[in-house]
Amino acid sequence: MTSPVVLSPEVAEALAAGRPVVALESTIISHGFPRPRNLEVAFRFEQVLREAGVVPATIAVVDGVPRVGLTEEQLRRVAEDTAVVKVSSRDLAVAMAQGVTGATTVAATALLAHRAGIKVFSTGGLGGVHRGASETFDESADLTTLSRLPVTVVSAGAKSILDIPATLERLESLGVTVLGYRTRRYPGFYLSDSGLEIDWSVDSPEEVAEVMANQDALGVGSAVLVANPLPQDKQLDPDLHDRVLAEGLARAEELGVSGKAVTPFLLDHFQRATGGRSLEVNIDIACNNIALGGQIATAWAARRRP
Ligand code: PSU
Ligand code: MN
Repeated sequence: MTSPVVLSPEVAEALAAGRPVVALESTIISHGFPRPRNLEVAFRFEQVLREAGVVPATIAVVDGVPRVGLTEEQLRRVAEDTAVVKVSSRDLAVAMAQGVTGATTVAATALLAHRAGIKVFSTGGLGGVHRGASETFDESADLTTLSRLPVTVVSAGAKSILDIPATLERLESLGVTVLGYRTRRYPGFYLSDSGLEIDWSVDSPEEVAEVMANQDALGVGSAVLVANPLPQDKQLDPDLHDRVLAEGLARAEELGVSGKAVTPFLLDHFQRATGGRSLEVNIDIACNNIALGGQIATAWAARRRP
């Protein structure tokens, strides 16, 4: 059976030649950043990689076709079309059957990247266990999907709108490897430090590539998460963060926001309540992770060259 996943010529050639490629998600573009800024941001993400000699592979479902590597026009669709839906791994097959145009979450992007043969994927913040999940059961499919895909995901921790201790516990149960990049403190997305310790710190892209190779050699089968904190002078002010977060959570509860609307709602609340400050921080976070993803993909490609 041939794969239904369509690679752009640029991505296909780079993979065939063993050149570095980094996957990028599209939900962050359609549902994470406000229009029209999101399109500029989407181009900038790709630019960060190109400048480092790495091929970007932005992933989305366009008119029912799962695509790895988008044309400028396709990227524009994802950013500008308000009808674009948020597609997680469980939604992919339906989106294909119904010809839907959808932006892929971390879970769906990781799955399509893996099918395409891409090892490294960068995003802003991972989904995770939501606060109050012991009652709502709201845990992102990002976690369970990453437990069964041997890809490497660079993020600045899980979004601080989540229950971080519970998210780390779940990552442990699910067998997902967590590496701090030059730190043993788990980053807190908008904040450089979530206050929680992790077991492992790595110092270089080459070391991450070695861990990836060992995971594959052992057949571990689950993801490697590289937790890359934003430098402290670039983080959101912690007092502002805590205040806005408390407000946002209360508002979400008042309005009865649930399911896949929760994360976009809270990100949007942050953007408005911080006067756009959180948006700039979110862009810095993503660019920082994309740059590191590029270095890891480069180290990975170098290992595989004879
Ligand atoms: N990180 C961001 N902005 C985002 C997301 C992550 O900086 O918009 C998206 C990712 O696509 C992630 C999703 O997979 O939020 C998680 O949504 P949920 O909590 O509904 O699983
Ligand atoms: Mn959810």
